[in-house]
This record gives sequence, C-alpha cells and structure tokens, in this order.
Amino acid sequence: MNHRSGYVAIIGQPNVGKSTLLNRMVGQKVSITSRRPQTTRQRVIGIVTAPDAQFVFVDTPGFQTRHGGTLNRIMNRSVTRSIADVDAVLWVVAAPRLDASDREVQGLISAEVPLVVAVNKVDAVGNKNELLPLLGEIHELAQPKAIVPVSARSGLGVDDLLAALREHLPERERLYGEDEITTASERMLAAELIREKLFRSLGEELPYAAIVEIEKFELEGGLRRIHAGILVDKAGHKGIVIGKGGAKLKEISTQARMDMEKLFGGKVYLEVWVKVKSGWADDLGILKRLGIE
Ligand SMILES: Nc1nc2c(ncn2[C@@H]2O[C@H](COP(=O)(O)OP(=O)(O)OP(=O)(O)O)[C@@H](O)[C@H]2O)c(=O)[nH]1
Ligand SMILES: [Mg+2]
Repeated sequence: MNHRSGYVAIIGQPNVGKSTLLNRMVGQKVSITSRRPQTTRQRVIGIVTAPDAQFVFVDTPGFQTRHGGTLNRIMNRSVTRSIADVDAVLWVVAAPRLDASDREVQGLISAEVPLVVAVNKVDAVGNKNELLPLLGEIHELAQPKAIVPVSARSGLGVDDLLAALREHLPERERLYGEDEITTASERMLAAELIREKLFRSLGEELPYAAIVEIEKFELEGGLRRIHAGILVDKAGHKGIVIGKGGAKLKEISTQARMDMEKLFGGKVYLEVWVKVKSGWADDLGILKRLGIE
C-alpha cells in the first residue's frame, strides 16, 4: 500500500480533550492535560507512525475569546498560525452538543483544508442516539470529510479517526523517524509535566498564575538531574504551592518526576523551587524565554 504523511492541526475550544486525544493516539504523554480549561499554552507536536502513514499532529491551546492579556493573545495567535500551514485540520468538540465557542472555532477553519471532526467524550453519553442531532448539526455547519465519535479517555473510535485522517494526507514518505514521538525537547517536556501537576493539584485560580522554568538539565549516564523553578505571580501564592510543611510541593515534584521517568525512560533527580515573579503573564521577555511566542 502507498504511504501517506502530513501535518494535522488539532483545534477546538478549551477543555474538549484535544491533548488527551493526542496522547491517546501517540501512546505517551507528550501534551499535558487537566480538567481545567486552558491547560495547553503553546503548540505541541505529537507524532504517530503506522506502517502505511505518519501523522504529525499539532496540538494547540483551546481557542477562547473571553479573556484579554498578552498570554491569551499569544495563545490564540498560535492557533490561527497552526491552522494556516497543515495538510488537514482535526476539529475536536465534546459531546453531547455544540455551543457558541465551538461555532467560533469553526469559523476559523479554512474551507480549503480537509477537515475531520472528532466528537469526543462519547463515553459520557448514555444513549448513543443522543449524538445524532449533533452529528447532523456538524455536518451542516462545517461539511467535514468525516465525523468520528471517539473517547480519548477509553480509546474508543481512535483507530477509525486515524483511518479517516489518513485518507486526506498527501502520498509521501515519512517526515520524521519512526520512533520519534515529539519535537519538544526533554527540557520543555519536563517543564510541562511540572505545570500539569500544578494544574491538577492546586485550587481554582492559582495554576493560571504560575509558570515553570528549567534552570538546569544535566544528563549523567542514564540519570537526568533537573532543577526547576515555579514562578508565581504573587507573594501569597508561594506558600500555597509549597503547602503545609512542604507537602504540596513534594506531591507536585514526586508526581512530575514519575511521569518524567516514564517518558524519558530513565531515572530522574528533580529539585523544584518556588519563586515570586510578578507580572510574568504580560512579560513578553519571560514568555519568549520559555518558548511561548
Ligand atoms: N469523559 C471523558 N473525559 C475526557 C475525555 N477526553 C478528555 N477528557 C477530560 O477532559 C478534560 C480536558 O482534557 P484536555 O485534554 O486537557 O483538554 P484540552 O482540549 O486539551 O484543553 P485545553 O488545553 O485547556 O484547551 C480532562 O479532565 C480530561 O480527562 C473523554 O474521552 N471522556
Ligand atoms: Mg490541551
């Protein structure tokens, strides 16, 4: 059979499960996820290699219009840029219905690029007949090449989704090596995994006010020695991240270390500090240094 490969942008409003779906397809956590909206802050590449196809997925921040600010502007720009230069677009929506934000995302999609829609979270829908009006509405609104119900959480429908996408990739050789799963550096992945734990273990507003910076990343034989700083926006936030007797910070760094060991396939020694750096979310210098641009 002929070989196909290409770039596929994954877009959708915040929290529909774009990154969970990417990780499910790749089989590793290359993009962080949480139950909060706006977990993904920058583009993340995840590569899926099959015998007859290679998919280079570009995960993007959930597109949103409610909040202003430099970080949000950059995040939205990253979405519109990602859509511009790909072979296909994968629009992810969450069952059981579309809302105004989904429609806004749909409005960004160019009619010239093949579009496939993943209707995610179907595991949460009891009666699958409930999906029919949604499928009809998507069809009418976007006229996609295919609409595939999936559950990123259970893996249901994911093979069908890849098969549907494959049809719309150009015939060509692989773009990356067959065992490459991302273009992100280990340094960047390490920072992201720490940020994921912040999103998963802190209260409402705090994770949004934090950023992670890797200060040292050394490889000694099979051991990775990593020093990371969590930058918080306000002095009062520092104590919350550290927790009583350091318990919260310990939980965050232990879980991040375990994920890193799994992803990097080797032992990790991780030290994490918390620092106060006000105004980082509007500081272009910091955002650039962290690769968010
Ligand atoms: N029930 C169910 N929940 C899911 C599924 N896929 C993702 N989720 C949950 O939805 C939430 C958001 O998932 P993410 O993958 O972080 O969503 P996202 O679209 O990448 O979000 P942003 O990066 O913030 O735009 C998490 O709590 C996931 O566990 C699914 O198939 N079924
Ligand atoms: Mg995401």
